[in-house]
Amino acid sequence: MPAPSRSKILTQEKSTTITDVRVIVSSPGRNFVTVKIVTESGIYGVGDATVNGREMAVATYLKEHVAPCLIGRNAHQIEDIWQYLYKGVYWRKGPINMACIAAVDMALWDIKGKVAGLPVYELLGGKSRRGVTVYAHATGDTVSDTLDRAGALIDQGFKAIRLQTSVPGLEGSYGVLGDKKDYFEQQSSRPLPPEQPWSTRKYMNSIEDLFREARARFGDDIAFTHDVHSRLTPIEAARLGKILEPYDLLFLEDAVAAENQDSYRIIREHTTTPLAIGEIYNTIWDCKEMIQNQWIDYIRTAATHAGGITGLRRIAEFAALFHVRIAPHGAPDLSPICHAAQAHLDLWAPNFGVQEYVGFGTEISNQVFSYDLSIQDGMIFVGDTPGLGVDFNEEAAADHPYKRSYLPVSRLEDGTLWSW
Ligand code: EZ4
Ligand code: CO
Repeated sequence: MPAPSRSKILTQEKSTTITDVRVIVSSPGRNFVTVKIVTESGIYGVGDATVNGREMAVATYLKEHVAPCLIGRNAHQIEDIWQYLYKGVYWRKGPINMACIAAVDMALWDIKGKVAGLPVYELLGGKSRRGVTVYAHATGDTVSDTLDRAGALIDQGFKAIRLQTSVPGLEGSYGVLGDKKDYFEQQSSRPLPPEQPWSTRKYMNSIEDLFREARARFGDDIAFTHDVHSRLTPIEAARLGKILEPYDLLFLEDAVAAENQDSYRIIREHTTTPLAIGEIYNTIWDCKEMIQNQWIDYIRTAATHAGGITGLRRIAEFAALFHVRIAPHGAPDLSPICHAAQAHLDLWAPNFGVQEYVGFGTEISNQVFSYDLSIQDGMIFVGDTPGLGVDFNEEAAADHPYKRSYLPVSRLEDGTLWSW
């Protein structure tokens, strides 16, 4: 197709023809898969393709099947390249495929911003708010440990906090880290999936104490969330929603695994506790029914896992029609590139709700990734560096080679495998 004259000028000045697609797996504290797309002019963009526990599958897919198809294409054609990788693969959707599309998409938005001299939020439509309100995590082995950590976060200015406490009698139950630094995957000590016990009865009997005491201690002005991590059945989740109604949660996250989206109708019919889901979803198709039926309140898809900025923007626009707000996943197994991509999107999205925040990176990952993001008074502020404002230091990354690492699995007390 003949190019309009303006893009001819841009092409001559700063050729955006893709000349190299680099895929780097590194472990600066934990594993990340990073894509770097280089154009003829030397301008490059970076993207995050990390799929926790399956990093090498993503890296191989990118190197063997995606990179060769991108060489020679125009990096400006973000939508066409997205469609080319989505429809063109024939085998649509899926976590590996969508993470690869996501990383390419982020890198292309980064390039477009750098060429235009504008931060990506300007390309999306500009700022809709001053900053991005986040919720931080407070976890502990006892209710009082968790609430001490929540108190420290409130003192730092956080207005929304996710509360998780160990279930008495279930050692290492989900979401409880305390001071452990390596998140859930005990990389060096146990390279195979750790196993953790689960009992719905013990959980249901103890969870109300956490929120009763949180409200008693901190009053009604702080927003609280809780992540069930898909451990319940729909009717159990409905009961939990009712138990927690007096404590006015901002939302209850992943109450039920919902390959069957109808499960959320059952919960919705019984409780006014707001519901959030989506961190493992890959596309809008995974949550279409729950959104259009208004069974959920927040959609938590991540840029890395649901097709990048382009994928997330589509989900946000659709969700807005049904009063569903976005609350993107913000765990440390997303790289700072994803956190930046989401911050730009959150700043623009008219139906932004809240952003999960567990820090942008660690001391070690900061040796490899840089980003133009800051946190103050419980909000992320995005700088005006063109593109995503992130960078990836390949030389520094080479000092941190990949280490096999897995998320835990859960078993009921009789040994039955359960959702972790
Ligand atoms: O367990 O990202 O809301 N956050 C979460 C995360 C997920 C991990 C899985 O890799 O549920 O902590
Ligand atoms: Co979660």
